[in-house]
Amino acid sequence: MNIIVAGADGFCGWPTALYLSKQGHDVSIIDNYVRRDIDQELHSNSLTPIASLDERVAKWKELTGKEIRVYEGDLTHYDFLKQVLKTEEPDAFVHFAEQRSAPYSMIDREHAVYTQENNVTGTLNVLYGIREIVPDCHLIKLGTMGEYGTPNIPIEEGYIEVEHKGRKDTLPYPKQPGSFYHLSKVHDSHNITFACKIWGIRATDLNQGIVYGLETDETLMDPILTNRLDYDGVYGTALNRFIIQATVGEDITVYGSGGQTRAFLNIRDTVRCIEIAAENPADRGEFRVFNQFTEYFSVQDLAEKVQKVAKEEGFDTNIAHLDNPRVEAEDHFYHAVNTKLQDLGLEPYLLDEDVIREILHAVVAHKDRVIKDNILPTVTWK
Ligand code: NAD
Ligand code: USQ
Repeated sequence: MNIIVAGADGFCGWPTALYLSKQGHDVSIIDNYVRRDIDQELHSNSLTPIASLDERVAKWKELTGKEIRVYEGDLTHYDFLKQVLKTEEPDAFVHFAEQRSAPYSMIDREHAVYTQENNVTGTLNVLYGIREIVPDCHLIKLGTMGEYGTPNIPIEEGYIEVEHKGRKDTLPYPKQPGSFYHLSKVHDSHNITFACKIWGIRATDLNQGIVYGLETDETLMDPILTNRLDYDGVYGTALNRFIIQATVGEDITVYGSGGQTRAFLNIRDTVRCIEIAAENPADRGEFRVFNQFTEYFSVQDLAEKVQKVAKEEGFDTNIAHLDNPRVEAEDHFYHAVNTKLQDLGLEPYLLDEDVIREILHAVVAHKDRVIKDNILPTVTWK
């Protein structure tokens, strides 16, 4: 298949582009490098040193003979996007290219507006581009489990059967997102649902949980192919951040009581889920939703797992309970369904101590790059 991976200079997109290319798909990348610019803005960095995208794809070609074409540009620029779609005529468009940090979206008005303009306009452009230029192309859009929030009933995969005043219907599952970033994903989901209905676009919304790990078989082939890894208070995410904190002698930062439960998956499963979605396209007019995670844990549970492994590896680490900078439930029911990807063949890499140890070893090699001032959270929701 000809597959465009938008946002493939980033954490999830880069290993996905390599994996799809290795599987024999004809892959091209769109990215505007804004994530690298945001590192400058925040005076932050990837824990791992990352090569430029041109160096990355050149190394991939040298090692495998496979070409990945790169289009530098912004999804919010429609003329640029149209040109890429005309050149590539993709069978699938994998859309990772959004501002993905909840804390970044909560810094101030400007960052909230940027996040929603970037994400909502970019996705709208992709929908119009597919309609205008490649109407049969399958949109594979990264959504997020946080769109659902933490309702007091089980979370279904996109839709729920409701009985009300003697009548029944299957309706989109209610959304209760917890940041202006998570809200941007909800807005996207609504726009995609509508576009599928009116134009017959085929789309899969992948409500992904928090991704942990950094390397895949492909990124391990050469240091130039190494993935980015975020650890700071704005872009670092729960498990990865805890492992890095433990290796540099900082406390593991649990926000509040740590009773918050979230859905997780290994980056090795992310790449496989995208392949499964691409190889099993949604029907014309179908807005299909998969919950893309493999397990869920409370934040406190994860902190304790990391603390145990870190101790065995010689890093004696404390767990600190910080005042929660976010507004979120810390003591709540959580049960979410995730059967659709597994029914299509996903065999999950589950989290165990060896997986934590493997990430820890990968992280230790670069621990001198950590900018310690960036570890504590600085953005508050209130
Ligand atoms: P990332 O920030 O590392 O990568 C996103 C990439 O998209 C960056 O390279 C950035 O430069 C690019 N980009 C952003 N806006 C763009 C635009 N307008 N035009 C072109 N390129 C643009 O993020 P990630 O962690 O790889 O996440 C990728 C996607 O997966 C996001 O949509 C995110 O919401 C979703 N997701 C991520 C996680 C996670 O744990 N990382 C979990 C669930 C969902
Ligand atoms: N948390 C801590 N300590 C920390 C960091 C986070 O206790 O040092 C807590 C947060 O309060 C929150 C939970 O851990 O309850 C998850 O926070 P996170 O920063 O790991 O993840 P989140 O903000 O939800 O966002 C990340 C990605 C985002 C993706 C989302 C998937 O950045 O792109 O959409 O995970 S989900 O959470 O399923 O919506």
